[in-house]
Amino acid sequence: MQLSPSAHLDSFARDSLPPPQQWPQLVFDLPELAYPERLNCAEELLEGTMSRHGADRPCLRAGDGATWSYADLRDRANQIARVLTEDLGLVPGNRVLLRGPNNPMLVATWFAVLRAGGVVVTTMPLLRAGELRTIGEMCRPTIALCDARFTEDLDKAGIQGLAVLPYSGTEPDDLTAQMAAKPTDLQVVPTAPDDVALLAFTSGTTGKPKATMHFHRDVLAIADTFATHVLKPRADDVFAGSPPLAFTFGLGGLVIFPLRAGASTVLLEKAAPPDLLAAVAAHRVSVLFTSPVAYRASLGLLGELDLSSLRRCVSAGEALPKATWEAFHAATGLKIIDGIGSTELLHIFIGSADDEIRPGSTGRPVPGYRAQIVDESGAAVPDGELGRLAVIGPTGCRYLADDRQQAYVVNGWNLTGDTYIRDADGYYWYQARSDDMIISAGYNIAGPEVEDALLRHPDVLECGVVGAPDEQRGTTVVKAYVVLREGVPASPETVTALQEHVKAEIAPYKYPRLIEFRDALPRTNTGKLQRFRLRAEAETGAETETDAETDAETDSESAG
Ligand code: 3UK
Repeated sequence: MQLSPSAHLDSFARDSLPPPQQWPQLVFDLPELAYPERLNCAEELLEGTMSRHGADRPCLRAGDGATWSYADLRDRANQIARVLTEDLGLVPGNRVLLRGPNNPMLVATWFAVLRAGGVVVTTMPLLRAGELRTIGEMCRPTIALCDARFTEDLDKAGIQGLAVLPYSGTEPDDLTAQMAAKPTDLQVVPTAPDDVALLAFTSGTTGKPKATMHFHRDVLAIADTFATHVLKPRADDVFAGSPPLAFTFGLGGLVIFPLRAGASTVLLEKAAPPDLLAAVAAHRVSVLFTSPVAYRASLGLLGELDLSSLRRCVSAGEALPKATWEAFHAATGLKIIDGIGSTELLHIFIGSADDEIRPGSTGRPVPGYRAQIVDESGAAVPDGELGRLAVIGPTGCRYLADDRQQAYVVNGWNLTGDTYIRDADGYYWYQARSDDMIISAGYNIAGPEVEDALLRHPDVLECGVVGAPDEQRGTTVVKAYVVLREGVPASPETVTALQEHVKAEIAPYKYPRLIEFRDALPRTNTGKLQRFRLRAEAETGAETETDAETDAETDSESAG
């Protein structure tokens, strides 16, 4: 594998790539994936798009109504890039940590870092000092640009050699004040297509986080595959969504895809379902990116809202239950595009739109990607049989200096950790995370299938299904944790009603023998259900601490 000459003076990123023999196979099957020898994705997404669509089009829309044109974003990114290089000493290849809620300034800092040849490390505003410290140790940033409301945990993290510059604050040395004094022109650093552009952390549910490394060409490749061929955005589209830009689902859906298409994007600091739907109505949003749980929650909120501007809805992060797809379709007439993506592959690699959708299935591989279902030895299994999902495409897994590379990439294929079935028509049907398959009395039971059945009951708001040890029988039984609709009693009668309902929906041996009611379910900061916590609770019979509680304790310890 031959890499192009790097434009980085600080070679940390290239030096931290996995050894060549551990890389996934990369395929560039589509003509649009033949990128030039010098490529800066932040130039392509601004100057490139402006040359095709014009510079004065609306680009970023803040929740409060402020609108930035493409030219405004370019100018502000250039001013910030000048602060980075002229005042903070950034040299190409340095990592810059970004921290703040989704808003135009966060996007401007993202572009500034890339235009100056830096490597972006966007972090979730929810992360606390300990988590930020780990990220700092792993990717050794020299500069952090941080929303002035979120500096406390970053300061507390005490990352060595890090200069923290706040933005959107009131101090005289704030970035917002400093950038105003800078000219708006800039020599964009002519990076190599395979220079590292960003480090993205996996939302992994356990253990030390993993940093995935993505090139300038990867940023464009996700738009030139999933967006161009499945989403098919138009220049007059208005995008919006809930995922934070630190989650690559949000970065692609809310920045890369709209800007590659000349469209505009609404950036919301708060994007819980009520805020999100209000923004859809207020900004006439046409393309929406959010999670399966949010689509389900929005069903109860549609009421008076005018959502007639929506033409495309994308769901990812977790499986979209068929029940949710159907209920949303019945309520709105819209066909949600379910897509499976991962931080390792940067964005969605299986997903279908419009009449190609088969509700309950993730769809077919996105043009540019190839998938297969394999057994433990890596050999393809026949259609209709359970196996592990394996994928290759123009993007692929490269962990920063991490042995777990060899678990994700086997024989050149990316193994996502998901159990799937492919049908004879080439559609992929998600079963469960491979670790989450429940084996009960010799049967393979996929938790999400039981969840889908439960979600068809009108009293169920959310649920999570795991295997629980049954000591008396010496086996594992199916256990459901259920959040009930308001006003429904958590009674033995409700338990029986839900069990009977599941038995009528799917093969009766899959029904949850145990049901426990909860006010909420444990989720990661990207909104994924933490089944491992439910499993631990099912084993010990005790509720585990949520992340927030764990953090609060750590904080009070360090304060005391
Ligand atoms: C699961 C899904 C079923 C699956 C992501 C879109 O979720 C993203 O990245 P993560 O690294 O997690 C990857 C894992 O999440 N998953 C995601 N989407 C689906 N399972 N159906 C789906 N539609 O286990 C996968 O291996 O957090 C999603 C775009 C960018 C992303 N980073």
